[in-house]
Amino acid sequence: MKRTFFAVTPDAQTCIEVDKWCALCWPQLQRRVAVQNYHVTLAFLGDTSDKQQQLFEEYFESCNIQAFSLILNDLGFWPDSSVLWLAPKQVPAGLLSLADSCKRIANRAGLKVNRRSYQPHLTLARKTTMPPAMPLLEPDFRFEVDSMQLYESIMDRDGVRYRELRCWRLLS
Ligand code: 2AM
Repeated sequence: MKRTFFAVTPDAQTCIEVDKWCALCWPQLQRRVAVQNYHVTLAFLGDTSDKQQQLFEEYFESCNIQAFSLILNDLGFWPDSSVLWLAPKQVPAGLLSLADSCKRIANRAGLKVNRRSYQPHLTLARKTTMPPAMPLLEPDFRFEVDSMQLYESIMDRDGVRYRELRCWRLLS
């Protein structure tokens, strides 16, 4: 069994820009997410078998989802989980339909996806002790979503890391 999730990932240049912006705005911010771990979850799947992973292959064949642009221009903090995040002010229809397809595919493979309403976000820091001050520069990061990934979440002594298991191209 692997602990997996579907996600979209900003391109490397955007990840670096977000990371630099974050360091510039809050040099003291604790427990920042590593730049190589930046992603926007589409559906968290939890324990997934190899058989279920094989089923995703078949199911994705029938998903014809068009590439779209995503703009991360909203910043927020969830006090319950102490998560600092970036999100789109306007969630593009493409992202919602992708998340919906992931949920359907997971369900067809017998996996239960969290029923809570979908709140797309990119986590910048976890378990921070307090919300940081307003940033000097408003976030405004735009990138093209032309693929989606299946990741394995691995905990080791250095913390969490995400291993790409599969990448599917969206229609251009
Ligand atoms: P987070 O960034 O808000 O913590 C991998 O763990 C990804 O799946 C993270 O982006 C995490 O969201 C998200 N996720 C959603 N539901 C989860 C759950 N029940 N357990 C762990 N991660 C979850």
